Parts: sequence; structure tokens; C-alpha cells
Amino acid sequence: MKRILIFLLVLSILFASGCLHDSTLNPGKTPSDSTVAENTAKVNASLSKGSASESKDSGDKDDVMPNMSEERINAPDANAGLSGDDRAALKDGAVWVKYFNTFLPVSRIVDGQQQLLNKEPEWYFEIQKRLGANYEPNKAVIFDARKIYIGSKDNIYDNPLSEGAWLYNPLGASGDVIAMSGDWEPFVIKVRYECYSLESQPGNQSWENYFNAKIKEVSTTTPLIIKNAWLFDIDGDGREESIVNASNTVFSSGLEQSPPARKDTAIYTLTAYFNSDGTAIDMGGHVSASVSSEPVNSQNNIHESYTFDENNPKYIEQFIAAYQYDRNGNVAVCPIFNYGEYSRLPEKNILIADIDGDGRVELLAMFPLIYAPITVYQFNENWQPCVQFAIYTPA
Ligand SMILES: [Ca+2]
Ligand SMILES: [Ca+2]
Repeated sequence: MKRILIFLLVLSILFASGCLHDSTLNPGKTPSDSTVAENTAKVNASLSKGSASESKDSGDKDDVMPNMSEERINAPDANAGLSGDDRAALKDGAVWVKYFNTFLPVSRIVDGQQQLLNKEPEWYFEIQKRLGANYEPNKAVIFDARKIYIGSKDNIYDNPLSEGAWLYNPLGASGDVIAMSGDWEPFVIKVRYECYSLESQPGNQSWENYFNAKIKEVSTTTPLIIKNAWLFDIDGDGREESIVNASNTVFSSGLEQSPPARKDTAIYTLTAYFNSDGTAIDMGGHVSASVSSEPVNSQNNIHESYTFDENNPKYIEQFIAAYQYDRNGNVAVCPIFNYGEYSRLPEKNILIADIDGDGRVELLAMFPLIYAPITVYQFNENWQPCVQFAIYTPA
């Protein structure tokens, strides 16, 4: 139950950050909307706590209200440019993506028409009702997503996140396998996957400029840490496009107190798509200075802090840490202490595959997180990712 509540809290962060584009949940139909609302209220309260604290979603909005349509704002119309003469016909068939222990539908072509389109993300059970017996894989063939990666040396699974705080690997939880019923090759573009350590950051100026600008909306004293990136040539022009995750938070428990040197430090998890010219498309995330530097103390309504409350040790947990600057200007691991439910926003995982048989790849983005959506992007005529379909995942 506790784990579920933690997931719900993270989900509420997703909502607060606008990460769930167009997340118009249907009251009374969601399995947990009251809890989500409760937790969203808590997160918003937490985000607005203290005069030094401020939060930003990854869009440009200054208000605290969730920016629900961020991904659509940043991505052109889902159907723009899709009717060009050069576009091959869709092939009848279906594709499911593995999500933890189940398969969720992401494409279904009947008589050349895509059945899985929506303007708003839908809950899995609504899709299930619509598809009936076709909701689950039927006569499907399993494809291992490792096939999209170039070379075993650069393989996603041959690059285990190394020691300590980098141990948490979201990539195994979802998107490592698809099921397909159809007659085409799904993996038509090769992808390089890179994951970075504190010591070996990629040094890509475009990425740094983009993410630093996002972080500086909230804090000028927070280190930028690029976690991982997928690199691929989506338009075949010989120059790589990329999808990049940046985050300074990690799961790491049992750490000694070591608060950051400054009070206005931020926590963030951000994802962006980069064109080969370095321009970026926001793919969601969250940045805020919501973690207090005052001792965590439920009576003072401080639920997440870099500082321990010695008066109430048995109610305090520590399983998250953030990379911040110490007084010497070095990047240090600063544990986050908390009362009650609190978790970090995980990084997105992606998969690039042709899921509708027209020879062009689609992009799937997902979180290793219950209830969070799997989003399908189609590339438009300018090779910009446009939201086509999204399904909220089950617990
Ligand atoms: Ca390219
Ligand atoms: Ca396609």
C-alpha cells in the first residue's frame, strides 16, 4: 500500500509538472482520482512552501497550476503532415509494448486505419473496453527491443549503471519487449544508447544550454547532471538526433546528513528531444526548489528536507538523494529526509519502432511507473515528434 501511495505521489508530481499532457482525468472513472487529487494538493502545498522555494514545470508558465497541455503545446498537431503522398500505407496489424508484467496496446491498424488515436490520454481500462478481445496480444510475435541498439558494446543492457546511486535502472521495467501481429520489420532505425556517470558527462553544449536554462529558472546553484541519451538518425541525413534525460535525484538510502551549501538548490528530472541542429523540443519533466533546508519536521509542515530532525528520528525516512554543490563547489550527494510519502520523478524510457507498418518509425515514451502514461509520437513531415496516442498504465 505504501509503495502504491508513493507511486501516486510521483504521479501527482507528473500532473503538477504537466508531464501528463492533456491529462484531463475523467472524475469517477479513475481508480484513484481522490487520492491523486489529495496528493496533488500536498505536492502543490509543498512546492509553494517557504519564501525561498519556487517551482517550475518544464514549460514557461509561472503559475502553480498544472500545465496540462505542455506536450501538445510543444509538439505540433498530431495529424499534421501525415497525409503526404510520399507516406506509405499503414499495414493491418497491431503492436503491444511490454509494461512490467503485462502488454499494453499502442497501435492497431484495421483496413489501413489507425484505431488507437486520441486527443487525451485514456486509461488502460477504457482502451480495454473499446478493443475487447483485441486488447491483449493475439497470435503476436515477441520482438526484443535490444535489436534496435548498435553493437553489443554499446548495448543498453551491456551498460549497467555503475556503482552507488546510479544503480537504479528504469530501462528494464518497461519497453524492453514488444509483441506484434503484422507483417513488417518494426526495428528499422538503429539507436545508440549512452549512459553517463558523474565523472564522465557527455559535454554536449546544446544539451547543457537547454537544461541549464530550465534549471536556472529556479536555481543558479544546482549542478546539471545528464543521465542518459538515445542517439539516432531519424531523417537519414547523416546527423544524429537525440533524446536526453537530465536529473540530479537518485534512489539511495542510508546516507549521512550532508546538506547542500546553498538554500536555493533545485531538484529536477527533465527530458528533451534534440534536433540535429541542437534545437530542443520539451518532452516534459519537473524542476523545483521544493526540498527544504530547514530540518524535516511534521509539526512545522516540512515533509522533505536536506536536514534531519533529531527530535523525531523514528518517523523519518531517507531513500532519495540529490546531487548538489557543497561549500567547496564540488558536486556532493545530499540525502533527502522525509516524513510520509515522497518519491522522485523517474526518467523517461523510450523505444523507437515502426508500429504501424508504413516504414517510418514512431517514438514511444514511457515511465517505469504505475499509472504514468505510455505516449506514442509520430514524426511529422519535418521529423518533429507529434503526440498520436497515450494510454495510462495499470498498477
Ligand atoms: Ca538526422
Ligand atoms: Ca510507422
